[in-house]
Amino acid sequence: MSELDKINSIFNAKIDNVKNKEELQNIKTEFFGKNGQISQQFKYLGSLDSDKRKKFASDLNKIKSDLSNQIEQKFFEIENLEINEKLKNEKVDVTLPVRPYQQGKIHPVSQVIDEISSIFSEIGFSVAEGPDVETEYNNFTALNTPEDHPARDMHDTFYLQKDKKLLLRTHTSPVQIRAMLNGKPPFKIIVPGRTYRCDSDQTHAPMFHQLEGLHIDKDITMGHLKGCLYYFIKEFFEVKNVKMRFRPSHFPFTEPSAEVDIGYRIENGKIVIGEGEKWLEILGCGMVHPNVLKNANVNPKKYQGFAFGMGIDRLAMLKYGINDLRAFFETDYRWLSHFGFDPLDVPTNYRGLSK
Ligand code: 2NL
Repeated sequence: MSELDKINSIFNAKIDNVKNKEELQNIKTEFFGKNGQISQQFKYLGSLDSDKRKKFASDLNKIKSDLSNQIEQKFFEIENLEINEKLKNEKVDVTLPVRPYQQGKIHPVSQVIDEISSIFSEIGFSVAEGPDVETEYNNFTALNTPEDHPARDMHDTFYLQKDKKLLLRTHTSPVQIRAMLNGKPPFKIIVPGRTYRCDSDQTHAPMFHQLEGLHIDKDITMGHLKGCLYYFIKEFFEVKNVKMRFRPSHFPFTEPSAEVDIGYRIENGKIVIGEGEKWLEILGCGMVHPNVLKNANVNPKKYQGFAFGMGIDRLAMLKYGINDLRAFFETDYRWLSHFGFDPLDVPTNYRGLSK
């Protein structure tokens, strides 16, 4: 057997047993490395006489290319095996049930605030916010509330320090007072937020949510107020037409003042908003009293406008068929997972993306 045949048979015996890239690299070094068996044959080639050299060179080159082809072939084989092995181990079983997970929900009150903000932002209102702890001036005095008004009573309002005249705001109006004192007309804002009153029964919680609106400019009339509220009610309850009436009322901070009722009826035990023989009071409003404008540094001879206020909790209950107010604030996860909203769902009235 010639030297080249020997090399060939050793190589064949070894390459068949190769199991991984590392072993393959060792064989490559053994045969093609600087002092490898093939390399040594090339050195030996140089020492041959020219008559023998030609034949040997041809045989050597043939075996060299044959062996390196085999190494390359083996390399792809091993790589294929490794990939298949990996795929087998990493296979995802899509039929497996998902692991239990908890998804947070948007509270109905937050949902309704988002919806209302979106509706009013369409007609040019921006959203303002302010602190829950207020001064007696911003909460009552600036709003033209008489010193002897029952709302100022300790039994109705949570005072923090009577002497320092600090209290928990009883409505969100003080935020509008702040806005007027800190800015220049025109004003066109809505103010959602927490409000507080010493009151607790089936339909009243000591903390509840209000949303008020204020539009002050030159030549603002009660016609604007009516148009604005009619648009809001239609959008909020998602109805094409709505029966609406203004009923005379009284608030210290508006003159004239009105309460707004909408028509409704009960059908198969469910409320239908917008039509019917019955009336439902949903908000209070009026033209801002000149005294309030004066107290807030706005000249009532040049500027006037309207304001309105509504209870968010009751509106949320109405729209989403929730009948117990107290459940709103009990932070019961089961209740929230039933009545809450998917955070990834765009609110019904949110037009920011689609328009
Ligand atoms: C209701 C009635 C109302 C206002 C709130 C207001 C605010 C300023 C000036 C004048 Cl700064 N008015 N707010 C006006 C009328 C009614 O709320 O039933 N709320 C639940």
